Amino acid sequence: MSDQRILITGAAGIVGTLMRPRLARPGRILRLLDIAPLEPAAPGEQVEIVTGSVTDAEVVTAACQGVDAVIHLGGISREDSWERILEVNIDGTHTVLEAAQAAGVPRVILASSNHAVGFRRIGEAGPAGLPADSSARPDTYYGVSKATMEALGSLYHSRFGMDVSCLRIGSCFDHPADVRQLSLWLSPQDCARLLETCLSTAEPGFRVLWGISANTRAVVSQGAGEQIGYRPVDDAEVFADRMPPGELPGYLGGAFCDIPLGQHNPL
Ligand code: 15L
Repeated sequence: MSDQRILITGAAGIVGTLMRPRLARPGRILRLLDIAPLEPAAPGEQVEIVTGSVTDAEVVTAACQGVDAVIHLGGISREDSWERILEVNIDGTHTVLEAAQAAGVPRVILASSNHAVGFRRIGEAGPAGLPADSSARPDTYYGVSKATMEALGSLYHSRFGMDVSCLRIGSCFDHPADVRQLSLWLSPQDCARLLETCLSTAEPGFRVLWGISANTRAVVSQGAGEQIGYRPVDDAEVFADRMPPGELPGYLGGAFCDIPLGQHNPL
């Protein structure tokens, strides 16, 4: 049997860097694409490095050849000007999906975000938590790009039968940094678990899932993830006594709901 090959866009970013060692498996080659420099392959590591942008159709088309699945993490990860969000996040996602379908890639995982529904009120869906497929209520242009990403994923599933999973990622960092993230944290290990679940689901399907750990203070419903076998293990609560003082915001998107639209923001 030939090796499984997975293309990861945005592989030099925060989530990409966390996933590189965690998705490595015997019999699997990770093809890592980023505009930013990537560490060369360590001895024994099965990786292929591609330097380029998700906005460059030629680069992305070549990178999709011979690939079994694409994990699309590439793009701007916070608020920015409409022009930049449009080019990198919206057009970039279209470029990736188009290249994947032209190359016959059967499966794509898209890194969406809680900011696609950032203007949903925490608690609005009752104790069961906000369902993963709640309709879009973006909090920024960045959030609009994530809602659009999900719509594009749906289109490519319906038109071409691709298996598409959209992950509404909460806060994927080594550890939570504030009270809001005690609810929305996705541990790196659980992120890898979620990706592995999506990589092995029966195809073809289209699904929107929360990317959240098994947090005691969760405010979203894990139902859709559970249905396909996602079993998060980590709980942000173990970090609770180290959090700076603060309260849960009214809206899921937290501070993103208040920052000026279209301004590059360090959040
Ligand atoms: C995101 O979508 C961002 O990419 C990340 O930097 C965090 O801000 C995260 O959401 C969050 O909401 O905590």
